[in-house]
Amino acid sequence: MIRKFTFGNPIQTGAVAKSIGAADSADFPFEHSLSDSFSLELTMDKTDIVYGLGEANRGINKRGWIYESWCSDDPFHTETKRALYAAHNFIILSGKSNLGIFIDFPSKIIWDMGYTETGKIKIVIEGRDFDLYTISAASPREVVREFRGLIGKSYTPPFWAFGFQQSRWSYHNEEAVDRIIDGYDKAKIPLDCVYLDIDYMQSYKDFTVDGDKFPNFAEFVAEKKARGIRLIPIIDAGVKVDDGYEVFEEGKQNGYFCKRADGSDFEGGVWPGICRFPDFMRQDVRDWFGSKYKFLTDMGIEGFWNDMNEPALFYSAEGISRALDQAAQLQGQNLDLGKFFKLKDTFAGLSNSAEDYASIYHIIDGEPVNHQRVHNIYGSNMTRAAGEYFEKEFGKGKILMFSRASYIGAHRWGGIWFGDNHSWWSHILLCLKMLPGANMCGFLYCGADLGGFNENATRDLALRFLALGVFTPLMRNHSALGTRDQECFAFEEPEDFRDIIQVRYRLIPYLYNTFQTANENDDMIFRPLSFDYPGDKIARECETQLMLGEECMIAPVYEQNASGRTVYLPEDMAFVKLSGERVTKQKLAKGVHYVDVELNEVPLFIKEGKKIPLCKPAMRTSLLDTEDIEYI
Ligand code: MIG
Repeated sequence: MIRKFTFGNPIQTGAVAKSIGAADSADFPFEHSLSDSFSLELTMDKTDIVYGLGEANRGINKRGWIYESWCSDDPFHTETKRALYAAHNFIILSGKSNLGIFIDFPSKIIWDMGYTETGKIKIVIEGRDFDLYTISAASPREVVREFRGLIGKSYTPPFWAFGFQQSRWSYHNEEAVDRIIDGYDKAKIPLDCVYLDIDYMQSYKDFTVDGDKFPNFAEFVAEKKARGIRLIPIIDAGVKVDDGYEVFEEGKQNGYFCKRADGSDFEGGVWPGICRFPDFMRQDVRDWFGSKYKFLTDMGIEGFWNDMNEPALFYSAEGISRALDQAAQLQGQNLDLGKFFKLKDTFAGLSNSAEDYASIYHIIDGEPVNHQRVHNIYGSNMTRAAGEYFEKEFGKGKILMFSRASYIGAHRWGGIWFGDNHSWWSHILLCLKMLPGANMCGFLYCGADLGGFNENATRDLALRFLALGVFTPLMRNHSALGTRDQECFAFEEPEDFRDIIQVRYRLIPYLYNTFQTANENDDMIFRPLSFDYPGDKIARECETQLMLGEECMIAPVYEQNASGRTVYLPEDMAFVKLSGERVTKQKLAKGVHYVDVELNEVPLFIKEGKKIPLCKPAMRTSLLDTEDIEYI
């Protein structure tokens, strides 16, 4: 049962697709208090689990830590972090009863999940205007179904977006892109997409292509498509301030950019240097910005990734001058430690600063609204701008698009990726743990940078990470500027990588179908084991395995130098190892087992009485014969 409680006069976020009447606030079931912010408290039983918060840090069970909903450009996903790129304000408190809570509020929320007081969830909503929904149902999975019914169906990408994708910051020019495709083809490793990071543009200007690097872009795109490869360019939120640059001029002349308090356009520094930021909160601005993608779709582009849309702000001129003033005042002084650290923090704090965010204004329903009040829906509205345009122009499901920042609601317009992780073993598990959370909030098309974004990947890490990525709808290898080559063919014995990627292509009919079925049924592709085996203590506490669809369980190897892993089977299952075209099967009884998994093998566990289809591998999704199926 869903109940909605409305407090004050909420800003419409677009999260909810089905409007329901508000309940009497006298029936509000939680202890609460109201000042400038609204605080509420829930009591947890000792064995209760807290699920949710979508793409968020730490465990599947969110208990015992404090999280913040505040879309953050933070490339260090260490255990200490409270906020990452997304604000997915949905949790389920699950134990004797199952209670979902969705707080539809576009500014900061603090979720203290037993961090301050072990048995208490304390939620602080930094404002007085919001909708809060409660959902009670017989199981957490039912809570999710009801919630998903409320927020509407998820974005579905084109079929080819289930193929393997290769990215890097950056493949600078035609030769670099060709080298990647040739490398994959030569190593006979399947591939469907190659990504273009910021360097394909002229001076990082959105909706431009650098003619020195790509002299005939449309022809190049067509040529790649004839080889079965799609190019996927990046689009950043900030628009470069540059006289004569069409996107800038149009935005400026029509007043489409975010404002300062005095009504002038806000400016902040990102990759292109000083930028202005489209006010995605407005429908006319969304229509305008969305239609700009035409520049690239006209040249044959069918997929995009939207970046830096928290929005990320490296600096503002105002912030720099405040910092320089502070430094100037200290000039010549013998700094004590207090002054030194303050100075250091000032410079370190230039990026994504609260002062800068507080100086931005949007126009909502004709009125100026401070950015801080709507921060968490900025990126989502960029996704919506693009998504609405693509749907209008090409119909549903034709264009691949996913975003870095997101809020619930954006799941109807695009997918997400989990941002700048590291080539760390712990980030294999972090990806696994985010998957059910993202699914709960409607984000079905999602995945992490496989192999890890920051730092250098080792060969074994790349293989193990990819073996998890075989199952994630977005299967993309991506790596940062300055890191060692991370393409599958760049490592010794690329055959092992071929074995892993081929398994993905063999599983595409199954994975695609599982995706569609989950979407139709408002269900999850990936579930914590505790959803399916609530009475089973080991399953309830399992944070390293997931249920996949109705048929399977996945359990990736996530430690270096391990020849396999310990796995828990909550019931009898077939242990299947997939490697290239090879399939080995072994029956395993309910209980704990150590299973051996080679670096070129993908482990999969299939429930008794279930079967899954496998097709033959192919070099491209377009070459898959999805009729020629065998079953395991
Ligand atoms: O400040 O475009 O998360 O995937 O490669 C870094 C360069 C900007 C951040 C994205 C990452 C991308 C990178 N971008």
